[in-house]
Amino acid sequence: MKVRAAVPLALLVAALQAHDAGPARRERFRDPAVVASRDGVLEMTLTAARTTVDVAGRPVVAAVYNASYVPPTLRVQPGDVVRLRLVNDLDDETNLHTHGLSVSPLGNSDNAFLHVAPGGAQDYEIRIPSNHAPGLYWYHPHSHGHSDDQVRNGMSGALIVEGLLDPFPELRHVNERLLLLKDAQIGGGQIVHRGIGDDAVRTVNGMLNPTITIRPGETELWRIGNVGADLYYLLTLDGHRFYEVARDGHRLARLVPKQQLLVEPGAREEVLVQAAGPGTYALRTAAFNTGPQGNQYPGALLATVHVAGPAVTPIALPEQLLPVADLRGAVTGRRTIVFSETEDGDTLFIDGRTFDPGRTDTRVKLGAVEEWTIRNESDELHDFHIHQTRFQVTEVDGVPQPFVGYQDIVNVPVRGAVKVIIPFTDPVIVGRFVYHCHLLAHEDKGMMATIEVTR
Ligand SMILES: [Cu+2]
Repeated sequence: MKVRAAVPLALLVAALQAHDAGPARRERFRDPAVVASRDGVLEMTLTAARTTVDVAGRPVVAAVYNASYVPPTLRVQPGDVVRLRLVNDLDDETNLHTHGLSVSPLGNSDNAFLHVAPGGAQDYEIRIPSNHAPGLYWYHPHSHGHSDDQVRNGMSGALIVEGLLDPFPELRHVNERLLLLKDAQIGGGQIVHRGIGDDAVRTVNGMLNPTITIRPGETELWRIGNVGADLYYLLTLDGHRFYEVARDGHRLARLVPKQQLLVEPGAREEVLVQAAGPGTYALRTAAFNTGPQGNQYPGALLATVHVAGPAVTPIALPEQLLPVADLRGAVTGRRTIVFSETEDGDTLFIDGRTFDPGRTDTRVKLGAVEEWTIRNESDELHDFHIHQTRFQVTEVDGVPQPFVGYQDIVNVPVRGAVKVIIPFTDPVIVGRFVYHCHLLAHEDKGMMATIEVTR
């Protein structure tokens, strides 16, 4: 950058500081730290506390787990037991949710109704079924009224159930990367809360525009998770297509080529990327508008992909993966749920009611396979998420959707509707849990409801 002599340097420095501008140095892409299970058990302590961490290459005071803006990735095998001790050194209550896992919602398992008071601790024990779907999941607090604040601060990390590519000999050994997308609003050296998307610094594994180096023709598995609180990501990689393998931890029936990936708050995309010829390519997220009652925010350069070195003969990508059961013939019942909000956007509802943990809104018998119509009667986007299970999207605004697999997050268009089929068939999910909008600001303002699955 050329500095004109007429602009005093001190003024420039002040202006840069006012914007908490990013560092000039370029970081090399790094995966987050990993804690893997051993002999069927993963044991660790997650301590939530406010401390100084590195965000986008500069010190920022934030409420985080284990003194890291991007806490360890938990890697487990189907059939493992995860024992997590959550220590709450924050001034607010918190708890822990393992997003996307089909595990028990009872007791000290994945129970979003637990409260861990400031100064308190909670031992969680989460048993991952031996037939659990392999893929990318994540953990974050789910304490109503605090979820948005705590995830905005950085309290979210990845959980990977191993085995996604195991059935495919040609893909088993591809290099893999984890790209956790988080957005930080920084002011005065700490995380601050502005309107959704306003002046957000968008990071990959806490880094600002890191460099990914890959050889020409080389194939990699990118596990991309939107583990921020409220922002949508619409991803493109210049000169490349994404080959979608799994969505929200659920492997698709076939590889789906995509020019862009919509990664809603809470969603995950696992994709193969096959490097083009030597050159430099940008991984970007596009500007986004969530509707007249919602938010608008600019796009950003997320990472720079540097294709260099000796070329590799590209492996042939399979078209088919493994069959996935289409639930359209299995529906046992139907219901409609409605997302709405007040004109000022300060109170948000499911079926006209705000969240009440003591009220059971929906009752389902184990074995049911339900078609839910989710209607959005507001002027901004919401994204529907249900705990403990997953669903098949069959219709968006009346348009039938091709069947490729399952997901646990779906975008619900403004004044529109989606139809999903949700299996309540796995006995492990018996109990009470929640469904909600995964823009966590909306969830905290009421857009959450309870469901009980009984035998
Ligand atoms: Cu919402």
